[in-house]
Amino acid sequence: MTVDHVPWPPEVAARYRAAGHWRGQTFGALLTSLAGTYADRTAVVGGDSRWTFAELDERAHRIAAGLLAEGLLPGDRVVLQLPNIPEFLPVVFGMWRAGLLPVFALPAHRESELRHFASHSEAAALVTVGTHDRHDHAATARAVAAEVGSVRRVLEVGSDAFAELAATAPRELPDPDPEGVAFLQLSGGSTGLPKLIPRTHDDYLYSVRESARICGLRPDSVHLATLPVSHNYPLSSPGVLGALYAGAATVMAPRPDADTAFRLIEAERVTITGVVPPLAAAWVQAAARTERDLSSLEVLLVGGAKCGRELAERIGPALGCRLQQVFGMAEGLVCYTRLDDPEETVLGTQGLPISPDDEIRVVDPDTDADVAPGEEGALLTRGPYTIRGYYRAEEHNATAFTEDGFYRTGDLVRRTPTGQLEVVGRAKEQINRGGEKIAAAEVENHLMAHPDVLDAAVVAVPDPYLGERTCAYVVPAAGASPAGRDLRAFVRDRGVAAFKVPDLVQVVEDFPVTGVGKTSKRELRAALAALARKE
Ligand code: J2J
Repeated sequence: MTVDHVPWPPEVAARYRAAGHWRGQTFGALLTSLAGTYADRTAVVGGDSRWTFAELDERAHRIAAGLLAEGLLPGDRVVLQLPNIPEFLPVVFGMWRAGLLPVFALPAHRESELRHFASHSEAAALVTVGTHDRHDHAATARAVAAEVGSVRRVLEVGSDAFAELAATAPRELPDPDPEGVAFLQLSGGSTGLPKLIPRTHDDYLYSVRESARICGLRPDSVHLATLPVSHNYPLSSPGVLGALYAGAATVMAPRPDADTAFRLIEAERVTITGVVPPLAAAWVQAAARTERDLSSLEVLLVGGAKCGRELAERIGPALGCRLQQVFGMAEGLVCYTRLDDPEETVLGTQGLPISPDDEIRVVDPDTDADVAPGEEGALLTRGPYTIRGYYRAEEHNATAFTEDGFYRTGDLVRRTPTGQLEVVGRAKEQINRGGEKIAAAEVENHLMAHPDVLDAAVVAVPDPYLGERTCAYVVPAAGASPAGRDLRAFVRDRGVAAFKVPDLVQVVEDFPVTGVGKTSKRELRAALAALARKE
């Protein structure tokens, strides 16, 4: 049996409804109501487009009708791979109105990831663009469609055919179940291929509403979508959806570099945006020599990876705005420092959970026993917007969640006496490359597909700019002597996101771990990571 969605226990769900967290509203219904309230205000800006809430609503209605006219059916999964373009919003809301479930691929994903998303979700369609950032996404999507039997359509936003679809006459459609799955997000992953995360209208909207409030969004805020918007962070923390919810405009940044972002901040009087730590560091440096007027910027969110103390201290003075730390995950839990927190909290912690009903446990990773207050331990969480299970992953769910439904985040944290979390490390087999997550096992599997490779172990090595980079230790097959360069090219050519290609490859006769005997991959990775840190 495959389980699509592990529901919250009925009595817990009833509690979340009674508390007003879950309000029975779908994203489609939300947009209808926003279009009523903010009709002529700007909702989204990008390229040559500048659409009001009413225009966005109208486009989403037409696209919903058009997608159904293409033969897609409510409940169908659709792998969506769009960059930061304004069309992202009407397409996603169109899917929500039609009851279709977007699977949010990143622009960086390539054939191997897209094939996995499409086949695992049995997607009926892929929606993408043509050539973007020198990659022909439509060609990749067509190649995936040819391999995955369930895919009936490839739709290319920006093509004439899509323009025709988007001109379909709108029609009344039944509102989907607000407690049903609205879309599938991607996990950072720690085992093999990324897991799919089923999020409901009710649970996600709760996190979006509260994020908008906690980040101080107002109708006259201007939000810059700096990071790729299909990622959970720029989508919802507070992201494009938080901005929309507040009646604020979102400006789509085609690229996250300081030149592009500063130009848009000046031109659109941007008040808030979110970045990852390496980007914050680059912006801090660039701010010292920019002639752009950044004075509109009020809040810079930094998260996705740990924001070190030195960087945290430099952000406010360099960019003339407030820092807000955010620690979140596509599975649910999101923590923010609050805008009125004392300086020390903002600089030194990753903040408080969104909800009073977010349950937090800090435990001994081996025994699951609670550690003493203030001690370091593994973070477990459950709550009104944290999933109870991955999509069709029964076996993995048995270990990724406790029996009583806590999600094992794989993060090592400490809790301050006032409840803030401080992320101090990680217990999962994942590399956090400047906010981009890489599952060690996924890259190892690619390496081991090479005939000259007997075994591989991928670990994080410290990096001054990205925080971490990947190092692949490779044991060659008998008589073979593969070159690191060739192995990197091999992984890239298998069609994976560029950020997963190992930064360093060390070809070794045997794993340089002595005295450990026959080790598990987990122990081996730990030993190699320790070795890499010393080198
Ligand atoms: C240390 N580690 C962090 C932080 C995330 C908001 C913000 C980020 C994400 C995200 C998100 C961290 N300090 N400030 O979805 O809504 C690491 C942790 C965490 C993992 C989740 C959001 N912020 N992390 O990054 O699903 O290890 O979500 O478990 O990509 O990123 O990764 P992801």
